[in-house]
Amino acid sequence: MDDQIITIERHIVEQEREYPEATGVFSNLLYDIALAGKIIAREMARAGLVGTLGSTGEMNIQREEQMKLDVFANQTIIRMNSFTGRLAAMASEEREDVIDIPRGYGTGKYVLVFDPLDGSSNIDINATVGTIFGVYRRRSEEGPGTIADCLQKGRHTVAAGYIIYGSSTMMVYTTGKGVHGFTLDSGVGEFLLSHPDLRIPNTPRYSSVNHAYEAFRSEGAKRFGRWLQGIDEEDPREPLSERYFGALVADFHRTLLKGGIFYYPADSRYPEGKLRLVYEANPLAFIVEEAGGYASDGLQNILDVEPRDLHQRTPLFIGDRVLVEKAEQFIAKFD
Ligand code: P6P
Repeated sequence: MDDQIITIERHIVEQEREYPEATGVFSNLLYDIALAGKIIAREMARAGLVGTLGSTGEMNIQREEQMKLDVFANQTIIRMNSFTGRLAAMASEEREDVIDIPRGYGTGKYVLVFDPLDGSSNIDINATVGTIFGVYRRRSEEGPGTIADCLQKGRHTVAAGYIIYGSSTMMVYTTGKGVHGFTLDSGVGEFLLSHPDLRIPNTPRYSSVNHAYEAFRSEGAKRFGRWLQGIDEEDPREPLSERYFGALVADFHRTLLKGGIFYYPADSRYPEGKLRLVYEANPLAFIVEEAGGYASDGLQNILDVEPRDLHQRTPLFIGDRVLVEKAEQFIAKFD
């Protein structure tokens, strides 16, 4: 890569030039998300010092313990996008219903769906967490955005990305023209292009699954897990090394950069799967497909699933296409 310094803002503008009909609204929306990421990253960095670690003592709509940084991240993204006139509506993991644009402010032609802080149980141990987002064009003609605007197939995504708060803060996004990674230089407050044109490596490196719940899974999912570990006598293979962060964004980011598969199958605890379709699986599926990978619910491409509910859960197999298709084969054969 030449020694140019390319900020995310400049990269977004250069990407916009490839869309003649672009009006800049879409680019500005991506800036807004990047800025929200910088603000959340700053809060993450000082959380331990200003007491924003820990729980609010409340349960969120998912019946999960709500961490203070969950609330901060959610509020930050909502505030950054409520008054710009670029969105018709938003949907968040932390809010039961569609988030309307405040009265008196214009509505735009896009909708934003997001998980403000995924993996937040990792916060108190200073482990990696992240924000996941997806952008769609509204389907409704005008006025306040609707639930239908937010319940679109992942195939109709116009932009998807995530911000990962780890040893460094990175923003990875795609508008369908490659997947690009930017690392935050907190000294200047800029996301700088560090991983242009990301492609998932052809050679899988890691498998990522929580084996604690294997007994609760289907026969197909169990056999797939044993195949990955090289203990399927009918179809022996070299075992794939394992990594599991317990935060979807972190496990996905490693899968994207190093190759392999992350999967969270349905099981008897979560018959529809644990992870969320609209604001977790769909954005990451759009990214991985753009990077040469594939994402499935075990039966079909995640991007072709018709969402019926904002907080709908789904099984998720995501990463190397060969491995994900192998999971589909095991499930088709044994379930
Ligand atoms: P388990 C975090 O709570 C999360 O929603 C995802 O980020 C992560 O992949 C998954 O749950 C971890 O679930 O059952 O392994 O703790």
